[in-house]
Amino acid sequence: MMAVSIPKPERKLALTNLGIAYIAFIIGTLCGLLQVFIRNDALQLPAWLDYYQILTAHGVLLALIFTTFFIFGFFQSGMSKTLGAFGPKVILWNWIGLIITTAGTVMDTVMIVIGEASVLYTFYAPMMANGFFYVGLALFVVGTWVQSLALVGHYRKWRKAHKGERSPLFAFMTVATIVLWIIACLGVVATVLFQFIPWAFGWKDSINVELSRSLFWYFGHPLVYFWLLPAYIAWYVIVPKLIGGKVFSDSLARLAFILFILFSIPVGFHHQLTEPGIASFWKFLQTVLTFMVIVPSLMTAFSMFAVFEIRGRELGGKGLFGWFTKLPWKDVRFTSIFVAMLFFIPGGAGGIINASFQMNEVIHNTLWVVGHFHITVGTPVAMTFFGVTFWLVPYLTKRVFTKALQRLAFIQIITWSIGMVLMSTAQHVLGLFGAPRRTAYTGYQHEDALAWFEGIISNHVTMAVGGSILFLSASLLVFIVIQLTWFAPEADESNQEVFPIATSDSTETPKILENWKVWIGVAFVLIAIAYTVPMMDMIQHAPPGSKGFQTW
Ligand code: HAS
Ligand code: CU
Repeated sequence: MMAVSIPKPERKLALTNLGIAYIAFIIGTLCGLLQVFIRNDALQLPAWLDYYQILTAHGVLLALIFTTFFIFGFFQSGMSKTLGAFGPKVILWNWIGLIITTAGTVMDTVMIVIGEASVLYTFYAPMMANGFFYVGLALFVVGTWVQSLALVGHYRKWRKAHKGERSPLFAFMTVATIVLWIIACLGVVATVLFQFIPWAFGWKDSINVELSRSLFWYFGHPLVYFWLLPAYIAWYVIVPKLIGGKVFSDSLARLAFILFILFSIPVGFHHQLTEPGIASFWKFLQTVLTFMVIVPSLMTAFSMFAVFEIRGRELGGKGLFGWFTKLPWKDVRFTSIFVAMLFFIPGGAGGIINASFQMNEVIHNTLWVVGHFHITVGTPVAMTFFGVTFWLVPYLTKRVFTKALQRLAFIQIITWSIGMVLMSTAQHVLGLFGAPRRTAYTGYQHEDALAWFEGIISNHVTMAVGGSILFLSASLLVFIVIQLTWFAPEADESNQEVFPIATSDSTETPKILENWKVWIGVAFVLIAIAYTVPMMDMIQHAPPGSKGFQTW
């Protein structure tokens, strides 16, 4: 098969995004390593470094910077692959966006490093960082919007030239993710521009805390789907190709993404169930909507099982589970993503527990939540990105993912899995016993500690062992990425890596699914129902605003 390679301008663009992603990744995981040791009292930080500073760096570098840059690199490559080469304008605007995003990233990193912004990645008021931290955040978001709009422009041009046709599934899903991202960002942009910046620069002397948190979580929940949906794109569009199958159902896949646009935004209160200032009715309503947003994930699980079973049976798998053994387990590009999916079963189940109004009382603000997000964004999403990296980087650099590197990749995903099982299980269990999150306080394993904090699993040592294995795994991954970028043998026609895209039969797919105006409209109606009254309440009946505090 002749490999059609991606044009040079897109290659450079995507590789720059991926490069910044992996720089953030290695520094971010190092910060994670330091944290588990501090919580064990095994490490004293030098005076110029602080626990909360490292925790902020860890969250921002991994959850925001690694993910976002990776996602755009992936989108740019996939949009060029499925819709054709970018025109000069699309390239230019992508670069402008990338530069703005990077400027924001640099500004925020500097603020965190000089100790002016140890406010964690949720930057809750009334903790107050240096004003430039918020300016950096705003730039970061604006930069992603510019890259997003450049990609949407490319998509619109394609649609004009292909009147009446359904767009390729990859492109549809990219646009859906971008729509979700832009609507979600409105909340964070509003609070940063109108609340945090005037307050942090001293133009206003107080802030409405409850409103700022609510605007943050209006953004913060769909943010997790901004990480998840690109992983789902890989599950729906790339995994079937890797195993030699087809997309199970084009319309199911598109419907799932539309449901994410509708239901992922009006649910932010499930992060604020313990906060006063929001009437129970609105918390309840948003809890119900949260249960709606579980549906597209269940549809995804169903559809993945179907793809695996159909393909396994085609390959001769017999009986109830014979198909399972027929899947290409030796292909690390597939196995990595399969393991990622497995982690999402307990990850998603934990999410359902969190969202259950009463059970949230037990786990809120405990290490349980930290356990939860390490088996949602930290493995299902991150490991899918690793799996994509294994072919995307060599595809872009025209190098070979050699047998030796494939073996290393297996070691990498196995160690990541072991580290994550140990660390996240310990975090879940410790959380149930009441160990708090977001704190350097580590009195639990001392003389006066209760015995249950010294179990084999419910132990901060288990957490640290897991964390250390994870850091080794992260270093191995970065080693593989460096090899694939600069040192692996150059590919020729015969072994050039391809961008795997499964066939998806869209002839039966209802056209309405691609009518963006309708879905964006419905999304705003739901947002208005869920948020208008409680937010008006927060504004009209606000207690006196708060001054800023530097707690670190
Ligand atoms: Fe969450 C807190 C509820 C999903 C990330 N979440 C967090 C935080 C983060 C996060 C970062 O309701 C902490 C924020 C902070 O700093 O305070 N979460 C949910 C719910 C879901 C959910 C209902 N979360 C995610 C995803 C994340 C993520 C995805 C990142 C990517 N979460 C909460 C709540 C809180 C919360 C509360 C606040 C807690 C508190 O009090 O602070 C749902 O979307 C989950 C639905 C998923 C499923 C799983 C489907 C399974 C699939 C895999 C199939 C496997 C296959 C392979 C096919 C129902 C698709 C199997 C093959 C075999 C052969 C077995
Ligand atoms: Cu959420």
